[in-house]
Amino acid sequence: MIKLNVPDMTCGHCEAAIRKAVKSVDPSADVRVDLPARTVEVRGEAGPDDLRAAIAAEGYVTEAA
Ligand SMILES: [Cu+2]
Repeated sequence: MIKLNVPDMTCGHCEAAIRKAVKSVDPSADVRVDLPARTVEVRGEAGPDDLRAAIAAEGYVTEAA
């Protein structure tokens, strides 16, 4: 499981963009978003660098959680 902090994830639109980014890397990933905590947990095949790059392409900075 990979857990990332996404400090700028503040609303449902952000959540949707981040889910889409993760799915673009790993369509079968299990994505759990905690909006109040601004964290994303991903269970799947993709590595953290690929996930963080895809999320960055949507405009969100990530930090290892
Ligand atoms: Cu938002």
